[in-house]
Amino acid sequence: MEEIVKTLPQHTSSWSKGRLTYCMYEGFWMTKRFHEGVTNLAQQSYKAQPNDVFLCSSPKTGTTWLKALALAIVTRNKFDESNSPLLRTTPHDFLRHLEVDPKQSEENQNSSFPLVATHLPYALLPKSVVTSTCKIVYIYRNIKDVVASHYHFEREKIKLSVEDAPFEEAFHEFCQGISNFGPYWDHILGYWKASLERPGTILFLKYEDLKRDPMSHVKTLAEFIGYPFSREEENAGVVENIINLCSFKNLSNLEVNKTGSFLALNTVVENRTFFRKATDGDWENYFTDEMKEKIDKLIYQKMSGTGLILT
Ligand code: PAP
Repeated sequence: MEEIVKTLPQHTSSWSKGRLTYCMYEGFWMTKRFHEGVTNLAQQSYKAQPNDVFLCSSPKTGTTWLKALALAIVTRNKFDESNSPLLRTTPHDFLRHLEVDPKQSEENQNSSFPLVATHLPYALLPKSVVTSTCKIVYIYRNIKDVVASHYHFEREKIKLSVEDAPFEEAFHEFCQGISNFGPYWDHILGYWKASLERPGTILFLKYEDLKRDPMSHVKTLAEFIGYPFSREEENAGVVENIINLCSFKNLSNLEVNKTGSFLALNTVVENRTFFRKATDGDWENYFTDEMKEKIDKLIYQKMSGTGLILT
């Protein structure tokens, strides 16, 4: 593995004091840790089943929230807000990423929650996923908040303070396409183009829309993945209960998410790092006017004509 990594284009973040290195694999940047998982996976022949539901995302776009919602939806006949596994296990531990733990994803296929989560770009999904009829849900988010969220997440992982990790450098790096599973716009466009080619198999959800109107989007999500709410359930407040269970306020205040951790790709990951602020527009606390102008221009170039809005 070390030998393969050496042959790939590499980039060490200038703001990271040498602690964060990415390598490029098949057109996408990823941290070395993820690269190992991705290539391990490429060697395995993951067999997608028609009733698998893939939860796909670029990092920091709402993955934790989507995992929690999908889990609560598909397991609602077994668990409710009083006994949900989400009260004891962080969504990322309960539902590991395919590239992090392919074995768990395969086990889930035969369980009552055939959910698979991944940060893989569309072009790197196992072939069987792309050729099967399984459903894909893709969550995405305003690029400026993703830049801020990505910076804080990576900074915390390498244990640098804001003072020691200049945001401006992290911003310019992100605009060059260098972020985990970046370029962010290419990640989105891969799924977007596939959704146009394969209508009905890929649902696009925008983080901000989910926040603005969780009721209608959670119903759409449930319907799309094949677990629609009945009229009785709606009248009994089941949708509201799921929204409340999975809300940032609820999940981030659970003991497991405040103090717990789990092991992924031989690294201890603290659950609290997935729950920061969850506010829209936090980027305004970090961007200068020049940064805003630069990213608006960049996104206009990358997205124009696609029908997607990332600002
Ligand atoms: P990941 O890709 O590392 O799994 P992901 O869950 O996609 O991260 O994104 C984390 C963001 O979602 C954080 O945003 P912030 O940095 O701007 O605060 C996190 O706070 C937010 N988040 C986590 N859980 C929820 C939730 N239940 N509802 C809304 N936002 C959430």
